[in-house]
Parts: sequence; C-alpha cells; structure tokens
Amino acid sequence: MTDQLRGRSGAECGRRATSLGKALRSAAIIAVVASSGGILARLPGDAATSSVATARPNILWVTTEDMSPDLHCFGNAAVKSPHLDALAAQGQKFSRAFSSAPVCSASRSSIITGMYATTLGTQNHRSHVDLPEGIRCFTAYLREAGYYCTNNSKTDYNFNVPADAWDENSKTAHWRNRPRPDQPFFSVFNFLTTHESKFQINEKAFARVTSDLRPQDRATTEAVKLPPYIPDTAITRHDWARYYDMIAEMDIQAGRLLDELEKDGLATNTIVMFYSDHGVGLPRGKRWLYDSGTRVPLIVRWPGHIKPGSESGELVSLLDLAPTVLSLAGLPSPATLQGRTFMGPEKQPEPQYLFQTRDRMDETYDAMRSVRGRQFRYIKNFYPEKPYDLVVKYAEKTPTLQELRRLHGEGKLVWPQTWFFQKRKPAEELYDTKADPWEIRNLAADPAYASQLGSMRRALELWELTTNDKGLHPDQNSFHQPEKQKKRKAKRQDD
Ligand SMILES: [Ca+2]
Repeated sequence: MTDQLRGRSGAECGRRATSLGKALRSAAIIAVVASSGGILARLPGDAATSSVATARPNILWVTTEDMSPDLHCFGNAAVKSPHLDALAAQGQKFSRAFSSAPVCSASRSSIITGMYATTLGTQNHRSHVDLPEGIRCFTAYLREAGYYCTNNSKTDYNFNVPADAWDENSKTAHWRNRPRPDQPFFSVFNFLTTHESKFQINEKAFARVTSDLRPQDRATTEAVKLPPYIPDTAITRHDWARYYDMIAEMDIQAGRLLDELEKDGLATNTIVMFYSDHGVGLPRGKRWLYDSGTRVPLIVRWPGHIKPGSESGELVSLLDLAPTVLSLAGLPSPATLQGRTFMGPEKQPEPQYLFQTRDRMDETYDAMRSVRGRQFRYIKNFYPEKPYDLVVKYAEKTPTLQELRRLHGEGKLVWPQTWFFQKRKPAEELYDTKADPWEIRNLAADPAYASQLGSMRRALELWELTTNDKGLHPDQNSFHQPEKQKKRKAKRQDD
C-alpha cells in the first residue's frame, strides 16, 4: 500500500507494530513537537502540563449523529451551540474532517476498527458479517494496555460486538464505573438527539426531545439557510429549523457531560474529541458522498498540548481516529489499520486524498466511490443507469423529501432542485468545492479539468486494488439480515 493511501510507509508500520516497548511508556516522556499549527511544544517545567505528565491521558468521545458542521463555531450563526463552541475555543477544530461512508453502520464499523468498511465487507447498510480473521476493534488494544473502555451505547457495526471490545457497552456505561480511580479510561457517549428520525416525529414528541431549549434558544424559520438544491417552502424551512434545534439540544447534553468530567477533576488529563458519524439526515446529505453527507464537525481539546482556539485545515478521516487514539495512549497501531495519526507527537503527514464509499442503503443497492482532496471531489458511479432518487422507505418519511417529490410531480422544481430526479447518473463527477461548495457544477466533462480528473481517477483505481474493495465483488452485495437483526431493528429508531 502506498504512502499516499495509507499516510505512512510499510517500514514505518513495521517499526510501530514491533515497538511494544513503547506501549506502556508514560506520557511524561512524550516530547510534543510543534509539527503543525495548534500543537504546543512542551517546555521543561511547564506548569500547564505538569499535572498531565504523570499519567496516561484519558480519552472521551462525545459523538453525535447525522450532523454536518453546523455548529455556531463552524460558521452557522443561526445555530446556538455555546458549549461546543467553548470546547473549540479551548481546543482545535478541524475544518476538513470527513466520514469514510455517509451512513451510520458503514461509518461506525470503520471508526471502531480503523479500516474501510469496503475492506472489512461491512459496507452494506445494513448487513451482518463476520470480521476477517485477526481484525479487532481498536478498543481491545486499549483494554489490554490497562484502559477501562466504555460505550454508551450505540454500536451498529454490521458485525457482532466482540467480547473483548468493551468493559461496558450499555446505556449506563460510564468512566465513573471503572474499578480504580487511577485507571485510565476511553469512554464513548453517543447522542441520538440529532438523528434523522427526529424529522419524522410529531410536534409533541419533538418538544419532548428538545425540552431543554428555552423559546429564545429555538431557531426561527427565517434564520434557516437552505442549500440551493432544496426548494424554499414552509415545510423545508420547518425541517431545517428542527435540525438547528436538535443541534442546540445536543449541545446542552454535551455540556452536561463535559461538566461531569470537570466535576470529577478529570478535565486536565482527558483528551476530548467531538464528532458526528456523518452528515445531516436530509436529502443529498446522509447516504450521499458529497460534503453534505460526509463532511463532519471535529473538535479536539487536549489541555496543555493544543493551542486554544486553533484550527486545522488538514484532511482528516474518521478512519484516522483509531490510530490517533492508540498513539495518544502510547500504543502502536496494528499494521492493518488504514488511517493515519493526525495529531500528537507521532503525527503523520496529511494524505493527498481521502476515500469514501456508498453501497447498499436499506432496500436499495448502489455503488459509488469518492476521492476528496483539499479542493476537488471526484466521484465514480458504478451504476450510472440507476437514478439518484432510489426509494429508501425510511428516508421517504422525512417531510423535506416528501416536499421535493410533491413539487417535482407538479413540475415546479428548477435546477439544481431537479438534481435528485435525473433519469441516470453521470459515470463520473468532479467538483471544485472552493468555487462550488454545494457541489452542483459537474466538471468531469470539462477539458480544462482533464488533468485533475485523471489524477483522482487513477488514485481511486489504485485504492480499489490496494484496499481490496469488497463492494465491487458481486458475491458481497447480497443483503443478509438474520432474523435476530430484524427483531432488533423493529425495536429501534436509531439507524
Ligand atoms: Ca448516524
């Protein structure tokens, strides 16, 4: 596998994998190098870091669902998110962070293993597969090194949760349950508050879900900024205002969790990471490879190590979280991991491109692959004969999609609102996200961009081969959902 694709050399992987002597080293001997903007150099006797120099850091993941970077601190002034804005002011935000897949289960299987869903065979949403031999959730390595690992509580990995993955995996899982107060922890909390399902509930239920909001905290429909491919109607504005309210409520819930950390006296020695599993659960967001479906908010706070209020424009994939957490915990990454360490003393170089995949979405099958550089996005459609508007029953319950279909039926949509209803997809798409942030103008057929297109097309071909893309193997495309899974699915709303 190439440096470009892996972000590190094979020799380096080997060195890391065999450096077990480093595994349990104290954070005291970690020399933090100012290798990129935002990372502080640690100075001898630095009072700000002296308290963290004696123990391995705890790591807390505050994660949410189906949310694009629409926090106030990421530039959406109509959204109220004071707690996460404060977290960003105390840490670093990443303006080019992306999920490797635009839907829950494929993204989550990738995050927890540090591998592409298409390498594992977990790319189909939803499916149930056996993990390849020797592949583990990265938390298993943390546990072996003495970390107490908790997950509260969504998994949705497309494989059974391995017994060695978590000390606790439940709705009561918490760092507070660890047997010894000096035991380092890795704790995950996932908020469902911003999930797509919240567009589909009635007003009374929505008021309950967002009961922490005061009237002045709620977004007005006038303040909503609609993407150009969404028609401007009372119904679409209502959905978007709901989305802003979901974020405001989730922000309060995240604030409570951060308060608990503070009250426990753990904030100084805990690295906090906030992110969403993929983009907003509205049309052309979730399930799609555009920025609207894959660009996510990512904030990291690491007292004494990260310059407060800093920002990174590097390409970061959620696939990179696993090797980064292992590195920050002082552990080597298994050679099978496909991301890179994006921060800390063992930070690895930014890759030229990130890779993203779309496969089965519930009852519909499709295969799209995407390459995202800092500026351009390339998409290859493996089934151009299939239209964009394949019917996913679950998504069809969302009012904005119903509104799109109604107005299309009445002939009232204009481009780019009609994007969704094209009879077939182009074989390739290319967007300049700087000039065209909503990715509307496909440049793939423009000779002026032939060189850019060729470079990204070749990168994708190489990536498919080197990562063994199972989404392109016909025998992997069957929809397998055992009875047990069906029963579970019937009980939950949280896909
Ligand atoms: Ca999700």
